Amino acid sequence: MAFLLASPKSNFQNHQFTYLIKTMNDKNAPNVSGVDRPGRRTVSSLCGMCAVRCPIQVEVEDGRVAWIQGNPNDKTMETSLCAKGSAGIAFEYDDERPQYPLIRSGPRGSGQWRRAQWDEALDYIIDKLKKVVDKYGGRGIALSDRGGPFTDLTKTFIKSLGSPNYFNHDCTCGRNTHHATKSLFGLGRTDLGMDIKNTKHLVLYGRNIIESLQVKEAKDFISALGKGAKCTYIDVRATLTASKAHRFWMIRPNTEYAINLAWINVVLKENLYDSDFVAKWVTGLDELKAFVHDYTPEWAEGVTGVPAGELRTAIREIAADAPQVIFHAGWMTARHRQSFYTARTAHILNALMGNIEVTGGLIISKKPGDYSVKGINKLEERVPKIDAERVDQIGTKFKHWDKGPGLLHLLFPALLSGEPYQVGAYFVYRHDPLSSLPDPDAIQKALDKLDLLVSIDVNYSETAWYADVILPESTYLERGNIIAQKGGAKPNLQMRDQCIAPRFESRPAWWIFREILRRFERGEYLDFENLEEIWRFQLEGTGVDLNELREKGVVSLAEKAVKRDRDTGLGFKTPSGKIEFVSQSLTEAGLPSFAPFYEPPAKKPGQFNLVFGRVGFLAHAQSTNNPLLHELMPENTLWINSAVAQELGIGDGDTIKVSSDGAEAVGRAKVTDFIHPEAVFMVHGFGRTVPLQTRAYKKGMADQRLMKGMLTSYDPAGGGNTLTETVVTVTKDWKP
Ligand SMILES: Nc1nc2c(c(=O)[nH]1)N[C@H]1C(S)=C(S)[C@@H](COP(=O)(O)OP(=O)(O)OC[C@H]3O[C@@H](n4cnc5c(=O)[nH]c(N)nc54)[C@H](O)[C@@H]3O)O[C@H]1N2
Ligand SMILES: Nc1nc2c(c(=O)[nH]1)N[C@H]1C(S)=C(S)[C@@H](COP(=O)(O)OP(=O)(O)OC[C@H]3O[C@@H](n4cnc5c(=O)[nH]c(N)nc54)[C@H](O)[C@@H]3O)O[C@H]1N2
Ligand code: SF4
Ligand SMILES: [Mo]
Repeated sequence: MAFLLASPKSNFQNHQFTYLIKTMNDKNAPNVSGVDRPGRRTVSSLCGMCAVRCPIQVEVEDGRVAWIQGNPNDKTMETSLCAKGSAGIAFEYDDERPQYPLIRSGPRGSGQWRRAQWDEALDYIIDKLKKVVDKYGGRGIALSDRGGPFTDLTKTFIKSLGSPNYFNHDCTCGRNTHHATKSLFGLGRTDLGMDIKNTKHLVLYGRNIIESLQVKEAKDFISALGKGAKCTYIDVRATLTASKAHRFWMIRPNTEYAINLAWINVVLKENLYDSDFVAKWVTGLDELKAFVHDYTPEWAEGVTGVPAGELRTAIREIAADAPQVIFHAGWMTARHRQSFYTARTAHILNALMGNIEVTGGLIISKKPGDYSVKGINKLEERVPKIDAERVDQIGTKFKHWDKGPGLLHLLFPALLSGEPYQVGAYFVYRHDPLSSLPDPDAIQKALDKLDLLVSIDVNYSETAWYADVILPESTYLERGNIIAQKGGAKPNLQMRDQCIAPRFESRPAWWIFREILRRFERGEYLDFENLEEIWRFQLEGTGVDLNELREKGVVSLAEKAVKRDRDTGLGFKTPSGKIEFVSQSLTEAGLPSFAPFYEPPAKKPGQFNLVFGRVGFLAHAQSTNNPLLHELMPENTLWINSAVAQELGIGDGDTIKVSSDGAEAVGRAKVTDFIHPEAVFMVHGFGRTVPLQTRAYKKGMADQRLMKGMLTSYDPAGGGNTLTETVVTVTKDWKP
């Protein structure tokens, strides 16, 4: 059966959303035992509506999901859930998602597909994969996913195929902060947790903590404010978080690094730092002093627009509350060529004030070993080590970056040039690079070099639509995952358990990867008959009971949280064992430990930095087609400063055209005082191009399409893409 998707309305009325749809259980689906039994039951699991994966409890009635709430076995979570999590039921009972494997029957991206049985789709993949490996070897395969606690499976899969090329999404997310944290502490971004609940002052640089949220963190933040904590919030626009902060600065785009430099200058000049802590744990203080000497608050005022007096008052006030203070080094911070040094200086401020391993400050994440208990067994360790060079050359050419998930944006130039070698097959799992990396046109040109592109998704993502094969994964409510182990003050194990049988012919990831490996004659690395066998392998020797974990959903590996000794045992993983203001690894890579401020180039009138972000009820590009969430925000708008809009003749609600280097988007203006005159803003995730997503199809503007040329533009020290350096022109789109 071949079909061409021309008009979404005429061809796909049968894809209308309805709760009354009859479930079509697939008899061959590998279900967790007991999942089909009738009656009412409660399943402890993990939400899948965004990548935070909060603990949830799901009420199932006669095989249907009746209710979802937070899992009260997790004390902070209680029964809370965000709007996206609650819309999980709408997602589950929506038919506008892939229901069976699809094999492309026309040119890439044409929307011509034929329905396939699983056997046929897997055999098709194996046939292509064998040809790729014959031509380029095992290293000619790549995989990218969405990171997180289940990646032991994807890493096992790609390694079993003989490839070092595991990637995740992080080049457009937390990589700059991650690398900055490594350069100072030798620890990764998430190895330094934040005790937000007990903090006295939280400094946020565009970290929109109650809209770009994790339920537990948002609750901790609100609870801290309730106890009198203060918040300084720095952004180019007023977000909901700005409305909760007691101090808000609307700064010029891409300049917050200047604030940190000025603050460090004041802290050092006025001795506002913890000299005992610094003497014990820090190297490079003198070099830092010399470097920040001229970066005064008066200088920073000229760059950021924040008055020097306010900068001084703020840092004195913050220092008075130290060490119960957190400078949030960012998840993303902004995304420009100085993001790495912004994150680095935020952490330098944390180190100067001694906010490390203290209540209300940063807490070093503990591993099971810190509590003398055994963590879960890793599947990946069953696979022999791969010695081949990564295609992004991290670990060889780029030694200062973490090999782990590499930098995905470097894959695309390598596809085009064949340097350092050719990759011919690319698996994209729970990831949508054509939405989440800049300049999809440039990415598509690179993807055209592939012999095989496979997308494993629960939605028709932009990337799935461009793939050769779409393999539908069962939704997070229809499948179990491998057990997740999470670090933190107390490490714990978390269970995503299957709640209901799959409604369509989808399969869980562990099954998909195992089947490909079996057919590729590498089955020995994932030779489990069912998911329960994997769980038992993971838990062996940990002393954790599988039934207890399934019942509770979350089991802590430690009784009581302990802190490391701040005098003797902080255990930083740098070469010196200290917090390296002057970093040995950066020096070896030829990068400065302290980088001079780079003044963002001036823009012409009518030009703006395009910045982007989230709203609390949407997750990236994956929920704009959700039947309920779509109602809350059918399309995005372009935030533009009132005074500037007036000069351009643009009124609130007017149709505008946003253009950048040949790319254009048409939408509506939101004229507001709450954004800096040099920036315009839009919520990410709109402007979808897949006709099968009838609600989101062609609604609103896609920020990533306007980011022309940004695929190859990245922070040279941190590696992350410089998305907020995109400059766009805005004009009123006159309609006669
Ligand atoms: N222009 C621009 N670019 C951005 C951002 C931005 O705001 N603007 N944000 C950046 C950030 S911070 C991030 S983290 C990335 C996120 O980038 P992505 O990870 O690509 O984004 P998501 O939309 O979260 O999810 C990707 C895909 O996973 C699929 N998916 C969801 N759940 C499941 C599941 O259970 N199984 C499977 N197999 N698939 C599933 C979704 O349907 C979606 O197609 O984007 C980054 N890039
Ligand atoms: N509801 C919801 N919550 C989420 C997600 C989601 O998709 N939806 N995704 C999760 C993920 S993957 C991530 S990474 C986090 C991201 O969490 P945040 O980092 O808080 O992410 P954003 O919403 O992208 O917020 C970016 C903010 O930075 C501001 N900004 C832009 N340019 C500049 C600048 O130059 N300087 C400063 N100081 N600010 C600037 C923007 O105006 C915007 O308000 O959110 C997580 N939580
Ligand atoms: S933040 Fe919301 S959508 Fe994301 S995992 Fe938690 S409850 Fe689900
Ligand atoms: Mo992210």
